[in-house]
Amino acid sequence: ETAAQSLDFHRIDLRGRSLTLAELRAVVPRAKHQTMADAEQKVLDIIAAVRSRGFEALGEFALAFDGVEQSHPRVPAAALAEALENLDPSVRAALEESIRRARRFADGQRPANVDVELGDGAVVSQNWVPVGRVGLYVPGGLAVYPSSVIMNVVPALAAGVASIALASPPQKDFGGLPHPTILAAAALLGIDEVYAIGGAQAIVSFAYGIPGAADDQAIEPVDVVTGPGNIFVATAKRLVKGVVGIDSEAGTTEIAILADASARPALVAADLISQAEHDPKAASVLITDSEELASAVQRELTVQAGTTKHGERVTTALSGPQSGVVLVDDIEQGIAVCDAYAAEHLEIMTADAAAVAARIRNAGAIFVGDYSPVSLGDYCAGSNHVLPTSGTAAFSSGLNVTTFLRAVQVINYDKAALEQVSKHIVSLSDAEDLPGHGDAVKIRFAGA
Ligand code: HSO
Ligand code: ZN
Repeated sequence: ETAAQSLDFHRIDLRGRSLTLAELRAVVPRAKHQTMADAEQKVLDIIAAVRSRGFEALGEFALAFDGVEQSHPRVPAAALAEALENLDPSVRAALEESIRRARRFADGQRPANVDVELGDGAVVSQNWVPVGRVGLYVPGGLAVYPSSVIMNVVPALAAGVASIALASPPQKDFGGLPHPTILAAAALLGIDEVYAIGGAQAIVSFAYGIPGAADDQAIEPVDVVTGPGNIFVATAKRLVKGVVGIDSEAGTTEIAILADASARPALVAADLISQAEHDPKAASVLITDSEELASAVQRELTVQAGTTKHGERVTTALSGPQSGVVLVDDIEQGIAVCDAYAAEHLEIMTADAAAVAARIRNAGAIFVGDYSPVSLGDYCAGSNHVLPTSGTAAFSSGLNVTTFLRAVQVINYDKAALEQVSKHIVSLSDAEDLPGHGDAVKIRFAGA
């Protein structure tokens, strides 16, 4: 691939304009929301087929979608061991370092339980409890990301999830098994329950489970499904939500960079390109108060897009309406634009970058200064690369240990402690016309 088209990194000039949050949200570059309507009927059919005909339906989908004959999707233990044996040593070393750092960060995230004594003998606690079982989907096809196996599995393990299963599409080129690098990453993490199941049908199999002739042939239903995927995977996750928990929707990747005149244009351009490389629909946005920087980055983008391997894809992404440069009066206004955009990844390349970063409220993850590029976070920072996209960072978080935990509240009052509040319970139960609630308290003290 080379950059065939000319690169049109469009400009949005907000200088001298004072805009409300709602107005800012409307003017920042943004891809149109993908509509799920078309995918929905197809996924409903997949749900019906998998629920009624189980493995037989999975076999048909493997043949139709992946061109693979399959009697049972479970990946044999020997195939996992073999994939790990054949893994390139430098890739293995990199995955191991990535796992080490992700583990240390995830272990540090575990929230503390709390016990609060609200009076003598009146104790309320909150205990963080892991979900029992997690199903993780890893896409196949063009984008085979063993790093994403790490990002999903490590926080689940750190949360204490006892049972983790993984699914990835069967690949014709690999004997109907998932991509060997995916299998190797699973093996490195000690995951032995792996299925060759693609797309929506993998999500559905995890959500409802599939009965089997023997225990080791069944797929047990999970409590939480995580993992990225195409529109069918995203639709399937939406449709099974409620039956199971899902992680936040990870759409097409985005990078925003807030930079001032002190930023180095070559670095800014390289980082914008690094995420544009994922997808022709990826979003790369520069927010700056420096016209000179904007022009220098534009020149760098053209140069670098001309030589980078996926130049065509990159050029398409950078030229799309979802990408471009936003010119602002000052860093103050820049911060407001960043908060309105709520980027999946936000890099701060300004003077005193840490202080600017501390003022950002909406971003999936914030990368501070010249030596914390998004690529670091994608592979080896220790942070997670499964992050909220399309502005959903305003209300949701990237994958982390709490994705796999529930906060269970425990109420433990003794007799005197209950008696102390009993009249309030009775008053409220009367006020809500639910006297049975009050009676349930009164009966404990009747005649005592
Ligand atoms: N930047 C992607 C994750 C990724 N990058 C995987 C490389 N491999 C979404 O955060
Ligand atoms: Zn990436």
